[in-house]
Amino acid sequence: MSGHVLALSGGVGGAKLAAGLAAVLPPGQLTIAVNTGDDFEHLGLTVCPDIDSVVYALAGLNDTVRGWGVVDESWRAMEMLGRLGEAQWFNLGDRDLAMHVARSWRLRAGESLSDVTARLTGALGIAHRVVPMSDAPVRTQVETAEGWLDFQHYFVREQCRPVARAIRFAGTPGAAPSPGLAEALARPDLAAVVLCPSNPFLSVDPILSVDGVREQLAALRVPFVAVSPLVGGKAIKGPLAKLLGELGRTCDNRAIATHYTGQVDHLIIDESDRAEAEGLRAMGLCATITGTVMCDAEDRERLARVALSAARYGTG
Ligand code: FO1
Repeated sequence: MSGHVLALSGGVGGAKLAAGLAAVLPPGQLTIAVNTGDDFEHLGLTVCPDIDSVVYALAGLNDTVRGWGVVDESWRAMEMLGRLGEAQWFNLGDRDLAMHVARSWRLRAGESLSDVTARLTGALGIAHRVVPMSDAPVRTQVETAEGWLDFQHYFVREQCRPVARAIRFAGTPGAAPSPGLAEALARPDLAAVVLCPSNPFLSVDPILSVDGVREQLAALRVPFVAVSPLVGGKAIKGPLAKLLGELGRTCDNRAIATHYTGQVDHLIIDESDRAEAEGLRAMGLCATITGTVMCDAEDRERLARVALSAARYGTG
């Protein structure tokens, strides 16, 4: 089978599977639509952490140890910014800074985020389509005892310490899908949707909140496969387990499946969560059990093939 695959991705974990999909699918058969709810303006620059995680992963430039930013990074600009008395809580590496400068001046000159992303991916030799979920600014915010915090203030500055009461996506409704996402959703040859292992509340919900996207996805008659971000009942990285508790959910795949009711029809879970498969099947979902931890390119490609085969998509 062939046809087009739409992948929805957040940052770190999502970017790894996105890179795996790009390794097994030709450029014309894959669109990767990326969360931009984490984006923010910092020191006059527009920072798009999830787009950059996907771009760096596809370009082979990602720092796999830190999980974000560019490999072989240096921090001279940050040191100088510190001497100049500027904010130090959000670390911009020298190479990463170039990305933000290139993006920011072009956005300010009137290019859309889609155009800028296409330009930057092309410049880095990425042939696959990486598109923002929307060209309109959408900003994830977390409600805490101190009020609503912008996402990076909650995530990086406060290290996810405040208890989360609610999450909202400022700018929605009112944010249209980017041209690339709209085109992928409308393709007559769309054969599968793959939800990368990203945080459902912080990384995937913003994409689903873009005008019409949740409804269009629910109306599609193609397999919709999600890779669970949980491994052994825990998130590999990030605040998902803490958030699930604070939002009154259990920290298991049942909570993930419940969250995606009406959207996803197949959940891929880690071997360590094997015992949960029967419960998921009782909820009417297909469940595939496999190793979902991606340590290297081989793991990423293998998991991409498992996801595509769960979507009944042959890769030969
Ligand atoms: N995460 C951190 O924990 N500390 C940082 O200083 C930091 C800087 C940073 C710079 C650029 C970038 O693209 C991402 C960066 N991240 C940092 C990661 C990022 O904020 C989050 O991991 C994502 O938003 C969550 O997907």
